Formats: sequence, structure tokens, C-alpha cells
Amino acid sequence: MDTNAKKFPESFLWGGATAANQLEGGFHDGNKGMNIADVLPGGKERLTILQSPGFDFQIDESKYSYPNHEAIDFYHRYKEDIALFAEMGFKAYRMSIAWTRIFPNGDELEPNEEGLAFYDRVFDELHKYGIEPVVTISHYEMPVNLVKEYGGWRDRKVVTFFERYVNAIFTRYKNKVKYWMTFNEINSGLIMPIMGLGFAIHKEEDRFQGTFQAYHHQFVASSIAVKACHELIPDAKIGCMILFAPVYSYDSNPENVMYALQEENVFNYFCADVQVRGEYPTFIKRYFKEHNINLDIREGDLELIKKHTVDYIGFSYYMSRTEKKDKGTQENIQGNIMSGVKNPFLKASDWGWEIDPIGLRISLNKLYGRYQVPLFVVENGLGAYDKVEEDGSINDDYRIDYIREHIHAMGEAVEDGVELMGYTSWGCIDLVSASTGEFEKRYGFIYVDKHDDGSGTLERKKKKSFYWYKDVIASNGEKL
Ligand code: BGP
Repeated sequence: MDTNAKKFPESFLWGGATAANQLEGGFHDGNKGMNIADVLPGGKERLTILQSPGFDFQIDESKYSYPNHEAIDFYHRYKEDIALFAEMGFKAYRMSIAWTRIFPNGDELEPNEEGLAFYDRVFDELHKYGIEPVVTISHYEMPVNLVKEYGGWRDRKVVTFFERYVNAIFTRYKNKVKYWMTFNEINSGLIMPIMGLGFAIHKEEDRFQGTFQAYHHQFVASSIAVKACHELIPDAKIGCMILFAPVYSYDSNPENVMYALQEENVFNYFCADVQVRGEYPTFIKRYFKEHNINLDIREGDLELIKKHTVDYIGFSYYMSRTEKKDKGTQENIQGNIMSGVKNPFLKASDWGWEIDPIGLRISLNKLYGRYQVPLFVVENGLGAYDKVEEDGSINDDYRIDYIREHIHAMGEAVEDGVELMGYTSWGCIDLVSASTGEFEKRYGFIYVDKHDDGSGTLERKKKKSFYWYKDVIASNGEKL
């Protein structure tokens, strides 16, 4: 598989992706407030907290280390890191703004100038090299104060705070940022409400009523952001961002096929349907009825949602998911947030995430077929253990293989007629894992000398994949 001849348009946005909380560090610098990621420990405890109820957000310095506090110190080293992205030839860099740098507690009336100035410096540095910033407005970085005082997105007041935040950043960066996205992996809140929706499931009624009310508030907030973005920056594009893992039926038993379809509807399509088509889909109305969900929808909400839909769909793709209605003794796998049954045709990563490049072509076809809006693969990559050899080299051929096959699948989808804006590989520089808080789960083309026990010099090193990806970009995806 050497060539991928002329499949990608000249304007294709090749690059990498990160999130503020996973790489910046400097968690108190520049008056920044605490966000959810700042209070999550690393290691096994993190997954347990994310998946279980009752986490009360107390920081216990004596018990845990908090990997996001220092992360990889991009806050102080952004110039060096952006120079490395430029050396790889990045056309785009997906990053997020930490809400708590701009509004440290989330509910202040005025933004924090030091936080605004930091991102000015980052955007200016990117533009110096002709790299287009692609900015996620909220990437698992909700201010802890909003979580504690308001119960996260369950409280309608958070919509107003978010509106203040988006107005501040659109006004400030209108000449610097032309690609925006609202909520990272918005649908992940269905499984991990603490990260995206800002609350833990303490009571049974939160599981359905609380979750979907919080979603309604996020949809209203998303439409407010789309409206403001279009008004303040008419030449910008603003997208939603979903976690997409196509759901396969385990076999041709219609019971399993139907089950896979229902899982796909609720998990993959519900949030995108509202944000792209501007309406609650019919299947969710039945789901609401069956789960006794009665939303508080205010006058004007549905019109707002209908009128201000997103311009494109950004999505993450790591794996597919295979489902069976009655799992019985079937082997289960734990993948990217959600689980499923083991697919006998697929191999898995060191963390058990099944590797399925064709699934990316399937995802692109499904999404484009359903919505007919431009798509952007804003996350994809392989979390793996890397070894630094004695001569300092890092030979990550497994990562090259993974990304090569996924880029090839994207090329096929473009030939299928899918309108694709770009590809930003996840964790282009090693950073803190969102689900486990580990450093040793590495995704980068750039290695960072930082380890789970807190040791490391933070020195950056180019992996073998760095040089490979540089050639991919230089050839516009032809030389794989
Ligand atoms: C997505 C998140 C990212 C990122 C990635 C990899 O779900 O949007 O923030 O971290 O997955 O996941 P992990 O870091 O858990 O390996």
C-alpha cells in the first residue's frame, strides 16, 4: 500500500489534535481556575471514578497525584512544540481553550485577561507558520465551581455562563480562529456524565431525567454558540464533535441487528441529529417515553435549535463496536469509553481497543449518507507503549501502520464521495490520557520524557512516525 493517488483535495487540513487539560499544565498559572480534569487522579482510580457514582470532587493531595496539573507543560513550552508541528508540515492544529483560563470559576461577569492573552500568543505562534487553529470550545474542562455549585449542565444557568464564555472568545479571536467546535465528544456524556455534563450519577433519577435535561441545555448552548459565531465571525465554520464508533451486529440474527441499530441510534446519532438537523429525532421520543423522561423545554428553545445548526461534523474514530442483545458468556471488551462484545475478526491495541481501519470508511459513509454536511476526522490514533532505544531513537512502526491504514480508508471514503475537510491525529505530541490519566499510553509523533511516577525531564524527541507523517503531509496523503 504505497500510494493513495490524488485522493485528497489541495485544501485538506492535515495536522494533529490535543486538549488543553491534557497538555498545558500550569494549572494555577495566569489565574486559571480548577476544572474537572484537574481534580482527577491518574491510574486505575481515574477509570473507577469516571465510571462510578458518588465522586465528590474533593482533592486529596496526600492520596493521589494529579497528572493534568503539570501535564507536558505546553503552557510554558508552546513555542518549541508548535515549531515541531510546523516541521512536520501541519496545516491545522486542533486544540481547546480551557474555560477556566477565561472564566476561572465559570460564573464571573468579566473574562480573565491573562487567560485571553495566553491563547493570543498561541494563535499568533501558529499563524507564524501558517498553521490554522481548529478550536474546541469545551473539551472535558468544565470549571469545578460550576460542577459543585450548579450540578453541571443540569442547571439552566450554565447556559448563560457558557454564552458569556463563547462571546468573550469569539470577540477576542475573531481574526485568528476560523474553525470551531462546540463540545468534545458530546455523546460520551451518556456513559461518562462527569466529564462532559459535569455531574456524577448520585441518584437514579439523574441517570435518565438528569442526563437528558443536561443535554437539552447543551443543545441550547450549542445553538447559541453557532448563532454568535456566525454573527461575530461570518467567515468561520463551527461544527459539533461526536465520538463515532459504528455499531456492528454480532451476527445476522435480526434480534441482534435491531439491538445494534438501537444502540447506534441513541449513542451515535442522537446528539448529531439535534445539532446537525436541528430537531430531536423520532426514535428518542419513544426512548424518553419508555424511560419517563420529561424535558423542561422553554419557549423558543426548539426554534433556536432548528435555526442554528452546525456547519460540519467533527468526530473521533478509534474503533468500531460489536453488539449482541443477550451477551451471555460472550467475551466483553472495554474500548474507547463504551464496551461491546469481542469481534473475532479484529486485533486490539495494548489497551484492548479493537483496530478497524475499514470501520473508519464505514463511519464516513454512514455520517455523510445521513447528514450530507462536510466531515472532519478530528481524532484518531493508537495509544501504545513506546521504547526509547539506547541511541535515543523510538521506532514506532505499529503507530505508522495504524495511521497509514486509517488514512488509506479515508482516501477510499473520499472516492466514495464523502466530503472530508481534514484529519488531525490525536495526541500528536504525547500527553495525559483522558480515561486513565497515564503518560505511558502514548499517541504522539513527538515523545515527551514524562512518566507515570511523575519523573522525567519533559524533553521532546522525534519518533520514527514524525518523519513518516511529515512525508504524508508533504505528499498530500499520496505517500503512505
Ligand atoms: C477521546 C478524547 C480525548 C482523548 C482520546 C484518547 O475520547 O476526546 O481527550 O484522550 O479519546 O483517549 P485516552 O486518552 O483515554 O486514551
